[in-house]
Amino acid sequence: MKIHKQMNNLEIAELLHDVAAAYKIKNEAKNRFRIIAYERAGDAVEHLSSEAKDLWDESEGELEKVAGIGESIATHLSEIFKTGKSKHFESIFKDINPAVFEFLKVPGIGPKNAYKLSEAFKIKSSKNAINKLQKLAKKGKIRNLEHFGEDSEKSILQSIKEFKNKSDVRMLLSRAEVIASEIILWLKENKFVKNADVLGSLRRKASTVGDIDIAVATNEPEEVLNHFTKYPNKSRILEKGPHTASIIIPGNIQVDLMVQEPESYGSLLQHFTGSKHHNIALREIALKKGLSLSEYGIKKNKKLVKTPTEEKFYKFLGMKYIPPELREDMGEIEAARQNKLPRLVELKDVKADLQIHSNFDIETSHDVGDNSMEEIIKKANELNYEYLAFTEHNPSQKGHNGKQIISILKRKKDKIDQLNTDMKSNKHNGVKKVFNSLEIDILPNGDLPISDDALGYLDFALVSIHSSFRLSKQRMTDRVLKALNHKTVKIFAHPTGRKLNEREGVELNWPKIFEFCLKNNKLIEINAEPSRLDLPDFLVKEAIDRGLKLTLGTDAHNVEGMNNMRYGVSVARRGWAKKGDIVNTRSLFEFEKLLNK
Ligand code: DGT
Ligand code: CA
Ligand code: CA
Ligand code: ZN
Repeated sequence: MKIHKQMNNLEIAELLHDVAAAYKIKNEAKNRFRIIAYERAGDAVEHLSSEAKDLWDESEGELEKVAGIGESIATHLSEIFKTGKSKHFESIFKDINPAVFEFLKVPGIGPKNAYKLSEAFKIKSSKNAINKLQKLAKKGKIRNLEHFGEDSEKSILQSIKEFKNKSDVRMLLSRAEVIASEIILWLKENKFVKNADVLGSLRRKASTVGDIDIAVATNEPEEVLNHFTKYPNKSRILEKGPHTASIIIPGNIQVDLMVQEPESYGSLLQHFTGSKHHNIALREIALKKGLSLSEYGIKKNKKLVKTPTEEKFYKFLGMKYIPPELREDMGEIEAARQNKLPRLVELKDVKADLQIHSNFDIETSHDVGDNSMEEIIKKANELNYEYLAFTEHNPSQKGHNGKQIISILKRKKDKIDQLNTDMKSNKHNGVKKVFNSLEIDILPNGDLPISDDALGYLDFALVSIHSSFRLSKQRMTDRVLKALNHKTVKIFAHPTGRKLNEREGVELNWPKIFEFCLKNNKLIEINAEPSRLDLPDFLVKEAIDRGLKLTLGTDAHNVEGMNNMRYGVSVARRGWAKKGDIVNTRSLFEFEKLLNK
């Protein structure tokens, strides 16, 4: 465990749990109350809604006010934030090998066993510790240790295997889609495959995907499973049974295949699309009706009712078909029973892309796009758009005074006016208008790097956070509201600033942001870039429930990037968005009316 000044909540929580474990190893009976205190504090920090460090920045006393953190733990944390060190914790960890804390990450290995294993095998460093332990277990070395037997060796091996599967980073939805579609193409080469579809989180279009699940309808399961395990791009076969098989493909990605006869295909799709919580809730309803559910069908009075389609499956349970994106147990089942499911927005409803970066030289300090405005308009025509917005990053503040910035923006406005004039005379164009916009940094204090005069050259502006991601919730909220307050600023772009697998989003008081936007006709973006997908789906739902309108933008830096709109649409659908909730499904005329409100 590395102790340092900028520890985030997850790191602190882990540290506090490690301290509790160290006390257990040393003398569990004597340290009983300390152990409880550290475990409680660890849980408390893990679930804090602001960073502990930010609280402490505001005032040293804030930490102690958190329920679960007592005075003495607050003092130790305070020392860490001040000096990057903790004498007290260091002395507790002194005679315990770092490998012990690595073992503790595996669920099922407790502190005392972790300690014994590290001592017995002389595994000291945390580096590779789990791999080393796994090898020893495979060689049957653990069963010979005192207090361990064959059973515990087996269960340790199983735990390590599960831990490794879970801790692998999850794939981006876009990557999983590419992999799955290649496998489905391969499956369809087999003549016994009647249907093949994705399942699981991939079918629900979750922003990240753990493993890939695929369903096949066939009357020849064995033929199909054999064909699947011969997939040319596999690393190895994990397992193969009568109805399922799993393979591993490069990148340590697991692909599960489930097959079923066509008469029961609806049940198979439904069962393995999940989510788990959706299925649990369905099962309860079924139980009340005296029915039981499985991937084979619905059991009624010991008779199996087969459902070839999901529509029939849901109908049998007395409800409307539920789109996979909604199957997260967020109220969709009740809505389906009352026939109140929303009609979700679709890709074909989208009439514009509202975040695109062209290669127009705006002298920004951020990244510039690869394609010209003309190339982008051509692509937008192919996508059947009616309008779009050019949203290059603002000119850099460094090296430009206010006058120079204005002259850059004037140059861009002239260019766009010219494009709009040309477009009027081109009847073949689907795109009728391009908007002159910018993606403007929100500076740490909420100011914008360009003046209100400069903003005057734009049709409307996006604002977004590109630096100082770790302010407290309050300061971050004030910062964003200040930026949104300019008349020309219409859209809050990639609002959380998250980068999937890389960076958590910022802390914001969402109800306050949403209320402000609602009152002041501001819009919030769903950024369709696959590593962002930001606003996240659950916040989309909250925003929509309050009546807020959203925009979709790909944040494309080249014409290929404009194809990512469908991922944004998936997020919108997972957030229960209807066509009317997304402003760029409106015609140009309606969109301009809304801008001028
Ligand atoms: P993932 O892979 O972590 O992104 O998430 P999912 O939702 O794809 O989960 P996965 O692959 O474990 O299972 C696929 C779906 O199958 C899951 O959403 C619920 C459903 N399911 C039905 N029976 C079971 C079961 O016995 N175990 C699990 N894990 N899932 C089941
Ligand atoms: Ca899965
Ligand atoms: Ca799976
Ligand atoms: Zn940006």
